[in-house]
Amino acid sequence: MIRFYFHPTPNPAKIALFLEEAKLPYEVIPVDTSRGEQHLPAFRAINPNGKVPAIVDTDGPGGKEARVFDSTAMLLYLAEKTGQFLATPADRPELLSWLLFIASGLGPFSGQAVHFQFAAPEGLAYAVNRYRREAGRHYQVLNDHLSSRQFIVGDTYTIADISAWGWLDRASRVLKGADDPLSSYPHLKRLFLTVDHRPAVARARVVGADRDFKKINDEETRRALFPSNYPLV
Ligand SMILES: N[C@@H](CCC(=O)N[C@@H](CS)C(=O)NCC(=O)O)C(=O)O
Repeated sequence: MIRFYFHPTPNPAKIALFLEEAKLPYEVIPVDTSRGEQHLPAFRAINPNGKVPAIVDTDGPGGKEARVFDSTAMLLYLAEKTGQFLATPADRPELLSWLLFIASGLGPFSGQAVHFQFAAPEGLAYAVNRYRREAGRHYQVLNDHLSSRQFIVGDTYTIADISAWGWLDRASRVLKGADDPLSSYPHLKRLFLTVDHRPAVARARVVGADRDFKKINDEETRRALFPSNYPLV
């Protein structure tokens, strides 16, 4: 059994999609980051970085319980555990390269673009421009790579595609104001739609929908999500 520490945000969405694709049994454990539950000691014992997603696999290596935090580590762990959505050994260098490109580039720049357009004080044009443009540049790199291929790595759907889907699904927030945010990146848009039409995506989208996650963005939420904006306690 996998315990899946979840909040309805892009990085946990990748893991929801993997779990649904692989049909692994799992239990959703809500972590309401808007209420600050990511900072509770019990959760920090699972992810010392205080962010979702995280998993605890009660049947980890050697039959022992294992925690895994950080969505890319979790995708690799689960793909290796199940032997699913993992590229061939020959494609391993490509898989690692693109997974880390998404983990360290496309994802964080997208996240910062969303932050500066939706959460930061208005008027920070330099930051908005930098993060929108960097997110767009990463889109372009992936778009060019996909111009002659169906999936990111090898000939089949892998965890690299699952990882990209999590953030591409938020393109309308990353490129706020664009009617069709991926229209300038046709190969990337094709990949996104290919993944998005998979039956497992519909199931992944309702993970946690029955839980009462806080939706109000008040002072408690801002302190929980952006503690670096406040004095050290
Ligand atoms: N590198 C981490 C990033 C995780 C992350 O930023 N998670 C966000 C949700 S998508 C989060 O927990 N935000 C709440 C917070 O930062 O307090 C991963 O890929 O799992």
